[in-house]
Amino acid sequence: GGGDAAGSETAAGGDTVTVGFSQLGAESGWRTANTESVKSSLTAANGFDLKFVDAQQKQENQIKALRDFVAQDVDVIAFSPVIETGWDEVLQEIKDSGIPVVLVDRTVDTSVEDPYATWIGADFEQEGKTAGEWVAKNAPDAKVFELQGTLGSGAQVDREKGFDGVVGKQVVGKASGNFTRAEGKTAVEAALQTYPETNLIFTHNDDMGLGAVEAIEAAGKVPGKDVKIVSVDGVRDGLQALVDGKFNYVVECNPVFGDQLATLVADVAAGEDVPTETIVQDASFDQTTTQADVDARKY
Ligand code: GYE
Repeated sequence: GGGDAAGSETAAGGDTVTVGFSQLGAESGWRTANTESVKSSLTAANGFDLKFVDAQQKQENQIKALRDFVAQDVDVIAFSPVIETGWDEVLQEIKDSGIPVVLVDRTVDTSVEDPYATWIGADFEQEGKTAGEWVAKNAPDAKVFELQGTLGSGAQVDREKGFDGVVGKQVVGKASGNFTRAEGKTAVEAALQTYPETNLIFTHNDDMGLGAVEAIEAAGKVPGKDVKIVSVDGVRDGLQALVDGKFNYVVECNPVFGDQLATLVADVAAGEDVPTETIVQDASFDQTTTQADVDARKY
């Protein structure tokens, strides 16, 4: 353990790198695509022995998985933290074990010094800012309800900061839908009662936006017209909603970075220098998106 990468030989002749990966859950299309990408890159053929554990959006499950990885003396621990805080104790334990950490996707807020070797993920604050700039330009008088992701998660905190920094004064109400379609629907059902003036929803991911579509239609309104929807992620269902005129704008968050992660994990295991952070590149989509774009989408 501790990054010495001692293990069996791979087909390619190198040492197998044992990596414990704690995924936070399977709450969204983004997460499913991310998990598939990670699993298809950290393969035995590529020199990895991947121990993958899904925490079902529960921090205590993640902490347990991380402790198990320490007990198993894996070569590298990778994890995507469900929320930012509450990791001090377990991160210190991992640090004391000497096993290097690769932080994936979401961020941590910890008092532990140098808690990880490297982080790979998207610029969530920029995503929120890009969404806010679309609203400022295309719907400057809109009354906005903000459908937040899991409260306290890096993706929620930073998307909100970026968006509110541009059009915060247009936000009439906020509630969390925990990044799932079902909870997004429930939150918007309530919001349409509490904030009937709402005519634009900024949702922190596509799945909650698709739940919002159901709630808006059930209330007898037209999504994309009576209530515009601005979203983040760009999964196929989200882009389909753009083509169907139900979403108005989608800021991409790219989940397909398994190959980049594999390279980082191998380099960290080999004790090589790695960049402190790798920012995954994002695009954005409006209603000029075509059915062909949707059909070509891989996730
Ligand atoms: O946007 C959302 C998922 O952390 C970037 O988590 C990720 C977010 C993503 O549930 O769909």
